[in-house]
Amino acid sequence: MPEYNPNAIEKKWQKIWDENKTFHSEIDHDKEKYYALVEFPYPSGQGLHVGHPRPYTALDVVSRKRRLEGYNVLYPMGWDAFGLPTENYAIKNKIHPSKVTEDNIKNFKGQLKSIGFSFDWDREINTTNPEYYKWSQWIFIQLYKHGLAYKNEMSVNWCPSCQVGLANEEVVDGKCERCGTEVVHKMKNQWMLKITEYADRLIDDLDEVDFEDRIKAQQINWIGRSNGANVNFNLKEVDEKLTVYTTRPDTIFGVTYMVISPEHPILEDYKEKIQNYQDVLSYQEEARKKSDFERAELNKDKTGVMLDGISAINPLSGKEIPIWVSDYVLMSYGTGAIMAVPAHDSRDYEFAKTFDMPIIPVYETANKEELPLTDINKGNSINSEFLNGLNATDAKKKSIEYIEENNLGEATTNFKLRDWVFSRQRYWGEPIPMVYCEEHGWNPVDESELPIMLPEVDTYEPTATGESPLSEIKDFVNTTCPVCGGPAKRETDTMPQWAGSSWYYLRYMDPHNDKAIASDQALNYYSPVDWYNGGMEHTTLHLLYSRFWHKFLYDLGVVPTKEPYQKRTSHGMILGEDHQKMSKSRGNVVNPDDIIRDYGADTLRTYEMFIGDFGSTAIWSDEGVRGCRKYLERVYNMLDLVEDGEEYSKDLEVSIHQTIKKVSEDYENLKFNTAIASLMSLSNEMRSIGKITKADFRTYLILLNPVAPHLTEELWELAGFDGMLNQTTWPSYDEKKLVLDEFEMPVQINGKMRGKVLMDMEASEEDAISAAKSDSNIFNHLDGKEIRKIIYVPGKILNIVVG
Ligand code: ANZ
Repeated sequence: MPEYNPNAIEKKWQKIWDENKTFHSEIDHDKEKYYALVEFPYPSGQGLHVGHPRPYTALDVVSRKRRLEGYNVLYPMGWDAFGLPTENYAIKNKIHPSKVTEDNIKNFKGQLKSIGFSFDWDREINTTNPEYYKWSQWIFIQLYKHGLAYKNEMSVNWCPSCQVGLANEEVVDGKCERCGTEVVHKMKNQWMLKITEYADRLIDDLDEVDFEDRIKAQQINWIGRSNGANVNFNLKEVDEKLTVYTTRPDTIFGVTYMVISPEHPILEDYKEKIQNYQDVLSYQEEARKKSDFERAELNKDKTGVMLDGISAINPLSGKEIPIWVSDYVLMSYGTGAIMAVPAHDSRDYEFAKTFDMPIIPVYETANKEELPLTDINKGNSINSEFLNGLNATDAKKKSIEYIEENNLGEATTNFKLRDWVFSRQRYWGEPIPMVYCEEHGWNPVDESELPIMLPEVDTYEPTATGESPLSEIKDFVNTTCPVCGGPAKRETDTMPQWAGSSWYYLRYMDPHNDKAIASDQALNYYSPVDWYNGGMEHTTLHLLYSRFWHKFLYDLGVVPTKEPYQKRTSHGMILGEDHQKMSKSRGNVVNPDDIIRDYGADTLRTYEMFIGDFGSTAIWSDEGVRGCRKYLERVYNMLDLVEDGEEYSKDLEVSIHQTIKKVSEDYENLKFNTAIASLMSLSNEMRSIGKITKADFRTYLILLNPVAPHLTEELWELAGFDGMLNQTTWPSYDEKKLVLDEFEMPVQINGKMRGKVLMDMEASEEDAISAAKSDSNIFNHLDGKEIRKIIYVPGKILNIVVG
């Protein structure tokens, strides 16, 4: 038998699958559909890294298994190709981004194909294709028409290096997610999407889907729903009230001062009254230099200015309290003003300690060291008049009632989630299909004009003014007003990279439709995505954005389900052998092409599935790769053990049924590593027995097929089995055959163990006794004695009492 030669085998089968369109899916109402989805890659210049195949192989395993179980599986792939890295590369190397994208896709596609994923390549999509982004623009227009897209002059996170506005989600630790530059604030007129309108539903509908708990928790925290009250504090010196947002109105008797954000408008409004207005101005100047992230940090030194000239009155206690300006209060949350309760809030406590402000506990504590007492489950209310004696939950309820009855404010829900900044001042994105006319303001272009094509240009560098490069292309900018036909100007900002990926899973259902996102028929058949796997880092960005767009499309009646994805799981990252994140500069990057060349795609796939718990971070190991290659070689050589026989070998039957059960369940539960371990151990057993039947081998190949599809197809053919492996059915196991039907029965004579004999689990008493007598030791102990009593428990023990 020839040696295992993965490269030849893999090319051969990839060609056959391609030519036969083995993994192509079409609407087929006689079959149940199964839609498996993985995040489509950004086709970067670096090509695929070994992180990509981990999730792709995982859902490939599920998809291949599902097909053998009779499902009509849709497992598609495409390109999320707009975005900054391509544009930056294009600028640097003076190549058009569309050319860069084309080359990168070609490279990526070749790499993905060489791993043998069962993608339906007929459904390949590319977000930068005008036939695709036509629909991204169409969705934007619908959002606009429904009041969910608006233009707003606002302070945005600005990356001075990329020269682009960033959404909060793209700012990590105060730095640009892409390039790591410190993000600053800049006022800009931007398109915004009202994701906040969907905030409640984005939380509540999580009850209806099967997402990993950690994913649900991250989304809930990100949306950050909190319940409390807006409470009005009158100012003493002027006829004005200052409204605060608090989640703890029950602590209002513990308020010892108020804090307003440096950007709060009353500062400007009452500057005449504020004696130390100069101090305020210089404090504002300082605050402007800090990111919201820095300002909100818990353990940073507290700074601030106490206003001299205006103060406030606590509406419940009637006490006069000072007002401070401090940057730990953000203008972008709640009302930009707070009532400070240092005894029960950590940041207020730090501030009060710094500036020597009074601290009044309003919940009883065992001792002073417990301050600030922030645990709302501890203690009962004190120093709080009509709230005294209540626990925090009851006190909160009662205080809100009181506030509402006395017109001092009202119950309020707040969200951390902000509206989505949807404008980018860059070239390589979808043009926003809006037109501005002096007379009629902003209007969407007529839908018949879609797509608004990205113009061909010579330079796509960001402009010094921070405007999009499109703003310098007169032919593009100058247009006519959709309302009056008079001269008008196009929007020159483009969409963020998140646009195309917010609805791509819908396009796969009907990728070539030029009348709609997808036909109703396709949407009804394939929706929802049954299983979506992707990175944890996309939980608060892409996953939330796409759920928002989907819900909006659901409200329009475009899509049939409330949620896009029924199930969502996440994989762990693969680190380099040095336990560090793989990166070019560290020199620890493993290129999948090398692994395929040296060991084969099946080895790469097996190793990526065997590397460790799927949900956790894993460390790459070349040693581990070699181990997987050895295992596949042994499987290849098992062909020599095959003898005729259409039944499982007696000696292997139980193990085979156990393995079918284990592997079937493990693949579903993302426990690929233990599934492979059990297949390894079954192969050891087979080899130690030295021969296997065709039935044994056939089942073995099917179970391993989802992980190592090329090798198993080849062996299927070499063994002369019918048709191709991908046309067969997934094996089932027999519950009764999961345990051995023979066992070693202990035999006792007069209470003493005298030996063990191999027995059928359900043997009769007569058979049990004659089997016992066939053991010479037991025979000797019985010899010549009268049997007085027999106690036989089938499957357990035989007791003989002799006289
Ligand atoms: C009084 C109080 C007493 C508060 C107490 C908390 C504990 P979440 O849960 O995040 O919504 N706050 C309100 N607006 C703020 C802003 N713009 N910048 C910084 N802090 C702000 O938190 C709401 C709480 O954060 C509010 O409740 C307020 O402080 C503070 F024992 O009011 B609390």
